[in-house]
Amino acid sequence: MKVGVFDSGIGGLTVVKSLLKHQLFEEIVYYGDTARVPYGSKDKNTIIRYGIEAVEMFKNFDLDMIVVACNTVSAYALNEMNETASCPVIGVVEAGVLACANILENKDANVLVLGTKATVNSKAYENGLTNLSYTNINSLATPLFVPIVEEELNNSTILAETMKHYFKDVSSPDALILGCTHFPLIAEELQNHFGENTKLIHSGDAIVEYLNQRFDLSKKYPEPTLKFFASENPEALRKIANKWLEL
Ligand code: DGN
Repeated sequence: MKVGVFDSGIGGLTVVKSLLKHQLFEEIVYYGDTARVPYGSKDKNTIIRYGIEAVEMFKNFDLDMIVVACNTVSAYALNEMNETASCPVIGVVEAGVLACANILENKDANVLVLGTKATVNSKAYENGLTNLSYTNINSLATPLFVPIVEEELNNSTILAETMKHYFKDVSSPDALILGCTHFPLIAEELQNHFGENTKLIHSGDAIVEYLNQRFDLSKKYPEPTLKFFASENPEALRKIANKWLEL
């Protein structure tokens, strides 16, 4: 099977990492809209337009499915992308909601969703969990974590101060949804902050679980073909891909 993975920029590589780890696909075509990132501060219609344009770009490849790694796009543009595409378009939000429900038996469990402003404003995670009868969901936009990850400032006072700033009034949740592509890269720091009782939901792991339940992905591909495209500076994206994915 061949998959296209779409993200607003480089962050979706965290989802590619999970797909590679589980050897699900024969070919992975990654497209990052690096010229127009960030999407998290854009409005709904713009995000939908960019999503549809990504589907058009993927039409050059004979794909079996498109995975939208970007939470912001998954929150707003999935229906429109599915209407345009000739293969299924699957987003990380539904997968994350189901992964969260899988680990939380108690419907009153405290869930915290972190994401971009657009993702939080969409209430996509909240609505998904409310539909499954969860009652105690809070969301927090934490966009500053994105440039911190991109600048590789994981082990810095900047990250520590930013966490203090965002989380000053936040108590440890039972589950923390990493509702942005970049946040798995600071998972350790978030886990340390909230403590070991908080369970972290990672979009990459969630989408692997979701795809395995819906498609026959039993055949394994230890050496898939990888193709990386970007709307700006594809060389920089390939360099980061080599580093993050240890290629
Ligand atoms: N990829 C975006 C997301 O997961 O929401 C984060 C980067 C951005 O566009 N702001």
